[in-house]
Amino acid sequence: MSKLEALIFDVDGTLADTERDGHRVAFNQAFKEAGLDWDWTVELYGELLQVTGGKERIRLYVEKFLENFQLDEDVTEFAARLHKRKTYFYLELLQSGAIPLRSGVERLINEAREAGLRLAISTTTTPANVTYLLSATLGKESIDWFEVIAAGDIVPAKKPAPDIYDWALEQMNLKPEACLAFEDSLNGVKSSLAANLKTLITVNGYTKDDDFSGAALVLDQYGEPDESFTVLDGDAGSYDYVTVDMLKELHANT
Ligand code: XBP
Ligand code: MG
Repeated sequence: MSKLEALIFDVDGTLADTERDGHRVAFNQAFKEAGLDWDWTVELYGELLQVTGGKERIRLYVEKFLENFQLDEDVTEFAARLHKRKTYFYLELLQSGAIPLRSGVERLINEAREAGLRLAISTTTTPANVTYLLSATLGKESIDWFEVIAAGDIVPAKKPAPDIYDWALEQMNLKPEACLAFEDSLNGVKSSLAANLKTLITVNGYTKDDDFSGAALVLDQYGEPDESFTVLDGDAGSYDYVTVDMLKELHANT
């Protein structure tokens, strides 16, 4: 049985609840700036989250949700150009401090560092979105706390494919058995499980009804000493908020 050596975090929905009030808002700002009358409502965006990757999500919308939308250029180029502006608006949102970390995330990351656990990120989002979120919430130096920030187009296939986790493991020269993954969605857990990583889930508004079969534990949040989590599936033993000791037991016993 391998010892727990590293924690690999997803970003959107896991470190912070970024989708509804962050990415979705930035997409709509980019559509408005481009003169498009598109409005990704909270509900529609929930449907569009079936695909990971902002560029891929724009393409899904054009090809599957719009009736005869006339495009006089290649849809991939169109999506990439629109997505560039969306990222600009999203980075502005992050810099404004509009997106806080989820409950327990800062405490758990600090505890993991004190315990000498290695940290990494595996996400579908654009790399700048990660460094700006970390800088805005934990300070610029926090970027270096993560040995690897595996993000976006760095791999050919995005989640639910395992590529982004496999790439991070390779960069860290670690076997999946020595790690735990932290996710929030069906696409995310499919990706981490396909990379043979034991996975801890924290759900959010968009993912609470997803099928997390195969996850080691499903919670509503990591919690704090004065704010207990709710176990939605799995066994958290005697713990009521996520600590490094709990993670070590979860890693050993699942
Ligand atoms: C979530 C995603 C990303 C974001 C939008 O990634 O699928 O596409 O929704 O970010 P994860 P971009 O849960 O793996 O962090 O527009 O930069 O793709
Ligand atoms: Mg996610």
